[in-house]
Amino acid sequence: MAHELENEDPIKLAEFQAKIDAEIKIEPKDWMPEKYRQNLVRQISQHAHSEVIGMQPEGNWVSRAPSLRSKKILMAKIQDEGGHGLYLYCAAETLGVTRDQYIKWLHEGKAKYASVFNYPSPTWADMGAIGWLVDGAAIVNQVSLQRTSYGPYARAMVRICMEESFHQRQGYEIMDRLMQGSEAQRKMAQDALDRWWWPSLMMFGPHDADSAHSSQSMKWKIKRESNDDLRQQFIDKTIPQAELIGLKVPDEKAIWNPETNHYDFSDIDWDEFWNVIKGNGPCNKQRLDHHIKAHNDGEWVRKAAQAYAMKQNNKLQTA
Ligand code: FAQ
Repeated sequence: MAHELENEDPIKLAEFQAKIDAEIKIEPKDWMPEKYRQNLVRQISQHAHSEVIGMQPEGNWVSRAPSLRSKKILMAKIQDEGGHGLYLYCAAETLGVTRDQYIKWLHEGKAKYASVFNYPSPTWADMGAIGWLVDGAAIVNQVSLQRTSYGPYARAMVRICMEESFHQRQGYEIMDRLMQGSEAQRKMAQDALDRWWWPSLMMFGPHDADSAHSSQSMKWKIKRESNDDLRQQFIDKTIPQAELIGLKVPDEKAIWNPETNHYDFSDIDWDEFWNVIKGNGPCNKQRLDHHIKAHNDGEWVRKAAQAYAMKQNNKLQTA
């Protein structure tokens, strides 16, 4: 990375770093190193795509939610995730790339989204596990990103975090209710935890030593805490929540360690993680195909909205 910064003006670079060190937010019109801009384009777009693709595993259960109450809550939650995608695409657009381009990169497989959304959601308990674990992991990461150095990204995070905490409780409530139900319902909840636990830990990314972007991203305060530190925070928070309602995380080594003041945990299956990221997870193809189809089906809506906006604009100009 250092040699990639050689083309930048050293004085501007030093002033930029001083601003970051003084916790002054970088705004869209401020000078920024090209590598800073590119790194943000990559991370924010990946984040935005995750929110939108993340609607799919939950969308699977809207028509089969077990009560009107749970259906209404699930629909509101999924709609929130779409809204998060919108705030994040807007933040990403301030870096000089259009939303069409971001979507094109996604459809061409050039842009990533969170690996966790490439797993199936076959039971109602998966709605509990996604809210509790996936949103729970997202919150730990995003609370830290509220202090990210790029202004539009940090501000989007503040609102997103408020909504995600409601989502986490929605998921935990589903798990809690299932655990108070029949033997079959308790088994369904435990099975969902067993399937979503490891993919949720993978959401935080590779170990710090294997994280290509962390060192520069931390220096520029794009990331405020490391992948491993955030993962450990999530584990320490979540295991007591599981135990409180009678669930057990699928890891024999997940025991409180008084010496480290953290829970221990087993090695993560990184082969599985990289395999899913490369496009070979159980649902990668399904998720992307669905997004492409929905995008193409919606073309007439975008055209109609643009035509309406132009008409309104013309009216204003002739008035
Ligand atoms: N999945 O060098 P690092 C949500 C890639 S929102 C896929 O450590 P970095 C809401 C990484 O891109 C969840 N790819 O990368 C919701 C890089 O590849 P690249 C999304 C991953 O960026 C809930 C390579 O590996 N949240 O859940 C993953 O410094 C329920 C090397 O990794 C965010 O995106 C992964 N898990 O750190 C919605 C948060 N991990 O780009 C619906 C913002 C790593 O060079 C339902 N993002 N990679 O080709 C971040 O904080 C960071 O991007 C990390 C990764 C921490 C994810």
